[in-house]
Amino acid sequence: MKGIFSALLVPFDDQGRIKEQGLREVIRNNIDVQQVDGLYVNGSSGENFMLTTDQKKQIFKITHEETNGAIKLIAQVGSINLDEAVELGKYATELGYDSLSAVTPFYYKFTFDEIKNYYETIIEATGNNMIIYAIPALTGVSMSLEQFDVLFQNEKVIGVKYTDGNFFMLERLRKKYPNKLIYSGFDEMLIYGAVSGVDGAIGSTYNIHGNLAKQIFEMVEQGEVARAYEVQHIMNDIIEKVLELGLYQTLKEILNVKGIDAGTVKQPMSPFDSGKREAVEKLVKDFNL
Ligand code: SI3
Repeated sequence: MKGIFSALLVPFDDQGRIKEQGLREVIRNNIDVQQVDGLYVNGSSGENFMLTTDQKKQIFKITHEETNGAIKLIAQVGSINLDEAVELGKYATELGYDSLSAVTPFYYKFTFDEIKNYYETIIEATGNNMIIYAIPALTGVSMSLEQFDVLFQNEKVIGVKYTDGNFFMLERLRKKYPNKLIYSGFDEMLIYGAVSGVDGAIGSTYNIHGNLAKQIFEMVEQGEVARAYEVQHIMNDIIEKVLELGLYQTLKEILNVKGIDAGTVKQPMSPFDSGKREAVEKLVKDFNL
């Protein structure tokens, strides 16, 4: 379960339907070209929170089929509808996903006891392992070290996808929990996570340059931090441009330019602005994506 995981992008048509063949192409690109170690399925990058339960199941199924055991699979099943989270957790577990993950419940100001109960309910109903998905900038849920302590007491909670820039907390977690899996969540900060000793990283941009992320990770493991930093500079030149042009729209457009049918995003997100197509073509050419 260690290494670089792409947070899987999901191609949609302009009616918001999943493009099955396109999804298979995006998965194959991740396996064959980016050579990532695994996929994080139905996360933020999969536009999960705008999908129906049936669409989420369809994505779990297609991904499981297409990967066919070649790489590890983590199923993000978190939802503030706990019944849905349990249903999806059972579904992904029956398919054979290596672990579940669930975003901390958001929107309402849930107490920590309620958050703990949410994780315990999914774990008890599915029997599968759980990776906490902590992304305070989007959920507003910022857990303390003491609260991580409580959740980590459950041996089925095997780790955390840590999408935060609080490297003091990351260092504390790493020291205290050498045996839990910690995944770095911000691609533009991968090197800092790697130097902090994370076990892996999960991110959206690895769909287009997972190979660079793997280099950073391996160089840091070999103690070649200065070289890794050079690669992070290249990765961040790409990410900066992607963020400027629109995150998921541009990642998909890059794949489209390369001939992989990544479709479009789901409403209410706006589709890629075709006036920016040339900038994307230049990005693909300049960075040999
Ligand atoms: O699917 C997912 O849950 C993610 O991709 C989470 C991941 O941390 C990404 N965060 C978001 C909100 O998309 C990052 O990979 C992010 O896209 C990247 O660092 C660019 O900012």
